[in-house]
Amino acid sequence: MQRQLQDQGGEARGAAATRHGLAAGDAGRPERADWTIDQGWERYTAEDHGVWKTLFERQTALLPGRACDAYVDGMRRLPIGADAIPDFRRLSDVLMQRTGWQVVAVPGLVPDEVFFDHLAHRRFPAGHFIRKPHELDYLEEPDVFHDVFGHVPMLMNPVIADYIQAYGEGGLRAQRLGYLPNLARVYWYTVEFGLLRQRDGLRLYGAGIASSYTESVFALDSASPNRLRFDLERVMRTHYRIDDFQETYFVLDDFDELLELARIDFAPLYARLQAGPEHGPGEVLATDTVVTRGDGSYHRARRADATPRGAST
Ligand code: HBI
Ligand code: FE
Repeated sequence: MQRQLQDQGGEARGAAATRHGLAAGDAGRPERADWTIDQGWERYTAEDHGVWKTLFERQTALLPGRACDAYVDGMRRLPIGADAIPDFRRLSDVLMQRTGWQVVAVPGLVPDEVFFDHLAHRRFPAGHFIRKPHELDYLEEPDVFHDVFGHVPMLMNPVIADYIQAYGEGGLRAQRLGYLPNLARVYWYTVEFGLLRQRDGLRLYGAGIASSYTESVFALDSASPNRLRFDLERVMRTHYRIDDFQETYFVLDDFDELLELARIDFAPLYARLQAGPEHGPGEVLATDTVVTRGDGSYHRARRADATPRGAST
């Protein structure tokens, strides 16, 4: 799901990133039909562990007061630390005890139906590779830092654990019915980029935010993005940005709101979606409950940057 190209510039812009998994074509396809591979923990180099440590330390310094309690609590109970890339077997032992989930290694992005089937069976597919030192803020495909640091702590929460399984089951159905893009938006705006209103203030729980140095500040502190109350159908109608910070974040009051996804009858919902409008990533509707209305300054500046300045060269 994670296909961000953040902070691209400098070295990262020119350097061709190594492709993994689905993006690598036939070379990325493993032998097993479920696309799992061995993590190969022994094969990580000192440089790999060093990248993990750099990322781990700078994110860990940022997250107090930003990550929600469930994330902090999940992280505290897991064998995840600064010094080494975590071993998926040890993560799975702890997760299995608590919520019945496992972490399985995959080479990178896997086909949608393979991804959903894993989630439906409470297996979280995690990229086994780690980004290179010159790509610290450059993430085209989910690597072990995004997947383990971002996603795995939330899988320790029983409600999130059930929700992500329900998403996997819903994904298989949505694919059959032709509504996968609508359902994928729900995953994007919750599991990847969700915010939670805690008693003591707005907090992040989305893995795309939790694992991003720049977006974990932008999502909570910037005046630019909209922060709107989460509504399932509204989110299903809303496009998202894959190449930059989100223009809008959706805010939950309680994780229990997500369980709606497990209860809904998809057929009538999808029929309604077909009839109604679609919304751009930055739109605020009269029917929205606004937590904060963004001033849009960040994306306006980016668009101005991208405007051609004439053929004077
Ligand atoms: N594969 N490894 C991996 N991780 C993802 O988040 C992922 C994927 N394949 C498909 C996918 N996400 C999404 O496009 C679906 O949620 C729609
Ligand atoms: Fe992700």
